[in-house]
Amino acid sequence: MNSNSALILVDIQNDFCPGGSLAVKEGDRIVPAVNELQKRFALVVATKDWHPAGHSSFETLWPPHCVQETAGAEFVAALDTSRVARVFLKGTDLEIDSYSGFFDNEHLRATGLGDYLKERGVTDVVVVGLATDYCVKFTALDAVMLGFNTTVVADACRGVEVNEGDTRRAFAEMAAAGVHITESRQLLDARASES
Ligand code: VGL
Ligand code: ZN
Repeated sequence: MNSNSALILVDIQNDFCPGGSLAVKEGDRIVPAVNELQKRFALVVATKDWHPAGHSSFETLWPPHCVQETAGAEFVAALDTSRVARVFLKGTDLEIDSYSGFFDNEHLRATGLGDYLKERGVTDVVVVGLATDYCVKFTALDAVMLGFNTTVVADACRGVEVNEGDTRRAFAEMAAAGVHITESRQLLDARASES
């Protein structure tokens, strides 16, 4: 890892944590590791799932979640947001969902995250957040596609597991695409020995 790396916090929002409308089991448990990791990065950015009321995904796949300007769409209170340089909103189109922090699911529109990172000379990205088997996975896969050296920190993510094994399969799929999978302890130790 080097100074050209950025940490991407994916959808660490109330609705994806216990008590939220699309709760990810133990979703809140990632926050201490995420806060610790943030201290080691000169650049931290975040995404928010940010749906208009009546979003098309609420009629098919998901219960209503992360509706714009609601408490469920806010970052988890325990998350340190003081280091977040910029927040990228996704899922704002009524008809097209967006799992990746970079593009909508049809790759029609970019959120601006890719250009933002490239303009700042970022070559390496580290991805953490919720949920491993949806937004973390698609963010990491798009990061690889955009040419970033991409790492996902396994213990700083949790999966929603619509089907049992989805999280495990997501890690396998990411690894096969060239994503490095690591643990926060390993990354913190590596970055401590560099500085
Ligand atoms: C997500 C399902 C629907 C996520 C967002 O952040 O992983 N999953 N919307
Ligand atoms: Zn969503």
